[in-house]
Amino acid sequence: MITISPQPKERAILIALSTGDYTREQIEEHLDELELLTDTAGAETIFKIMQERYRPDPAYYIGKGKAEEISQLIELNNIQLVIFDDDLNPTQVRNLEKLFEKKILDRSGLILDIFASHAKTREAKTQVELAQLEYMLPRLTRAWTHLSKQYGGIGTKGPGETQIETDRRIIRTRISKLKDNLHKIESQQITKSTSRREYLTATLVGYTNAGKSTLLNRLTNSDVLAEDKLFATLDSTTRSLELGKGKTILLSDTVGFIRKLPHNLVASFKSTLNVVRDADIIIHLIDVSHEYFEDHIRVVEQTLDELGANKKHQIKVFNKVDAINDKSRIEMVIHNHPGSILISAERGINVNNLKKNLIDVYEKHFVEQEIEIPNSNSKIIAQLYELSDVTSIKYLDDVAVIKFRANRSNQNKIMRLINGQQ
Ligand SMILES: Nc1nc2c(ncn2[C@@H]2O[C@H](COP(=O)(O)OP(=O)(O)OP(=O)(O)O)[C@@H](O)[C@H]2O)c(=O)[nH]1
Ligand SMILES: [Mg+2]
Repeated sequence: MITISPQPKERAILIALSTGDYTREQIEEHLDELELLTDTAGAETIFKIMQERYRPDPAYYIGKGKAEEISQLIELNNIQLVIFDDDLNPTQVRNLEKLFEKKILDRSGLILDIFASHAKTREAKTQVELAQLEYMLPRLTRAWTHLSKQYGGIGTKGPGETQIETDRRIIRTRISKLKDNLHKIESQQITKSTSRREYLTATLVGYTNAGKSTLLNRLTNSDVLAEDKLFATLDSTTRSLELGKGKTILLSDTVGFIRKLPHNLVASFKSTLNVVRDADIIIHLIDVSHEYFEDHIRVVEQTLDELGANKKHQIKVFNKVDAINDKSRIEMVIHNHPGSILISAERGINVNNLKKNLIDVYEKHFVEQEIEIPNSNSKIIAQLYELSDVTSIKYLDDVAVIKFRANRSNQNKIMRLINGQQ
């Protein structure tokens, strides 16, 4: 009998620099998050190292002495991968590769790797490949390509193997082809989203693993993949959410955010993130059971800023209340974030309150109006039902007095219909 043993995981050392911008505890937390990312990418963290330095070393990022120390650790512990929490420049990568003779990755490279292995739709795959190539282009040094070819595993997925021998010119051609494809995908989506303008739209945003997909499933009885994994979702899914009495909004779930999300990744995911830009309401979901949830809020706010979506109507929803034992944390949230809602998407706790809140926003957004229509004009009355939320209808002798609620564009449409036909 032949037993197939699983491929052993690559063994990694994680390194972060403390330059005084963050406290030691915060950097430890960044390293913990990097460990989670490493695990998601399929490697095992053996050591986490933090060095205090006034600023990064231009040649090695960490100090030369520290680098030599790490070199020994690598040798003694059979390490295959060295991952840095910040982005390195091409010179630093080259020097470190020469010294360690191992594969060097930074946080951006690692995130891109995870995105590459999770991408399922044609759109997500195109977006990730574009981001990877743009990331790779300035790093396409001889040492880098040589080493990437030699070692398998993480850090070499996606376009790595196939494009590695090609020169920059070919990569640039590929980049512009991918951009073209994305433009096409985007224009298809614009057509789709114009028809969606008839509805009020809400998009779930939040740090990765906050529970966005779980909440979408809970609210709309869907079965979008939700799991305890970073970046489980890489595309956007839209479902209709019935709020009762004919009130329907379109709710979307999309890719999660994380600190130091590579800029070219955000840019490449433009078409996926259009659901954020186009939304009437942003539902910002926060995992309140996470120790550093306030940091997560800041990261999400910054990313919304970057996307130009920071001025939208935002509802802060604190998720995973079921996982908090410390009551004072809940009190602190209520105090620091007035108007926010605490829920458990998984257990369904307080989700109705969120729905009530959405109904309120819906009612504010959709203006109520009263009109009179001749009783004989049943066609217009039928169209009114289609385009709006009819709240009351009274039949008098010749006319029907109708109160309805609609968004502005549908209201204009209705008025045009009435004026055209009366
Ligand atoms: N305890 C607890 N866990 C939850 C709750 N909501 C979601 N989770 C868990 O959190 C994990 C992440 O949930 P997802 O819904 O995949 O999170 P997401 O925000 O869509 O994550 P990405 O798509 O990876 O960015 C899963 O293991 C869920 O079961 C909750 O209310 N309480
Ligand atoms: Mg998700």
